[in-house]
Amino acid sequence: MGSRMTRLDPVFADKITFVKAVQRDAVSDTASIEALVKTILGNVRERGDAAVRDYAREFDGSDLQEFEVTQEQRQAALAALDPQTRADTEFAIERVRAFAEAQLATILPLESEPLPGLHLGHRVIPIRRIGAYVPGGRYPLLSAPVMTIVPARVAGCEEVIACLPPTAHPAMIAGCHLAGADRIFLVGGAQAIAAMAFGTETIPAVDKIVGPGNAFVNEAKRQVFGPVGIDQLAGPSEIFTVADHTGDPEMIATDMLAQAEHDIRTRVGLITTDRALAEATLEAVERQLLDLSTANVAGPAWRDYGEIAVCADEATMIAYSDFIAAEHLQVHTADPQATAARLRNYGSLFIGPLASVVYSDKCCGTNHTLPTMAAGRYTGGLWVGSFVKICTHQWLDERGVAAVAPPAVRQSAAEGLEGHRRAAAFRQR
Ligand code: HSO
Ligand code: ZN
Repeated sequence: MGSRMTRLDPVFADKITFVKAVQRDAVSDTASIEALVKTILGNVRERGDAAVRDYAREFDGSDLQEFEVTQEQRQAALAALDPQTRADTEFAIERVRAFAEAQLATILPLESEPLPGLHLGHRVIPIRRIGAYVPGGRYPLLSAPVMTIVPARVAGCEEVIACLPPTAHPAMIAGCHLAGADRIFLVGGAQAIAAMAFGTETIPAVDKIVGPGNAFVNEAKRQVFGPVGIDQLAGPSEIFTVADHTGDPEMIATDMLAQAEHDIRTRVGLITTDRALAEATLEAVERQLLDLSTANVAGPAWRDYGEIAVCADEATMIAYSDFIAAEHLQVHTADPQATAARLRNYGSLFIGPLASVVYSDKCCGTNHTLPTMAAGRYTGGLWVGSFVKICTHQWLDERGVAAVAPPAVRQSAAEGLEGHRRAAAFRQR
């Protein structure tokens, strides 16, 4: 997965001082995970459901013979969900759906005629079959299936299936159901990714697999990528805040700990131009940890992957933030809109102190499946556009041929591609 440690560009070196630096590099035993996942993929590909059953027994202690969740099981999971939780999940689904619909409306087909008789265009085509991996995880995150399944439905994908570990909380089945999964399978880990990539007797092969998971799920997605699409390789959650003297240390500390409780490898940080804010935030985090019920996770995350950087000026603050490209980036400055406009690399931006990351995690409508480990340098997060293909087409009349055939003929000849030259010339009169 590579290093998540901040390798400080020499450009920053004399302009940043750390009030608290990252203590530890994220190390994972990638070689052994890679080999084990390769074996799992090979077995599921060859033996299908039988291999999935074997791995479910070995890794999840599950004796399930049938993986597919029945309509009765869906209804039972729904009935077990308390009414307020159901209503809140439905609120989240509505918000995510509405924003995905608004975004889809911006993805437009195109027809153009750049030269007389030469017509170029593209269509927006939904991917046919989507597989959403829904992690079991430390906590049952009901918003997880919402974020992967709802945008796929909005995009118009024909079939959306969901896989979740048999050990997942039953409420997660209700979450997949409410979000609109056509079929739900109780299969987890690398075997789930293998099943969705290759297909088994019961699980259909999909065209694209989305959704976060553990190191095995990530590695499996990496290995099946090619004939099947993937969204991204999700690492532990990250939250950074860029702030000036207007930042509130108690609020920033609270926001950092909110994400730190996800995982002991969550990366949390403050990048500020104000040393007093840096010191006050350091103190606030330590104090807030004292009575946080999830401090057993948030504490180690803060200790190992927490950082507070004091920058000499605003330009350095912005450059360092762009260098990190945090999954969640909060902007707490005197003019947050102006600062936001200058930032380039992030998964999602939280402009001003009222925009909590948790609102997006849960229910405001933006997607919480976001790039981590600096992937924000080249991509945004999951969105309705992740579920469609933009595919080009062209058509020509004689005038178009007259314009493009001669250069195509000459280029082919120059390259020694005689077959190409003939095809290009065939249409010339
Ligand atoms: N922060 C997580 C999403 C989440 N948190 C859901 C709570 N519920 C992913 O970035
Ligand atoms: Zn979260």
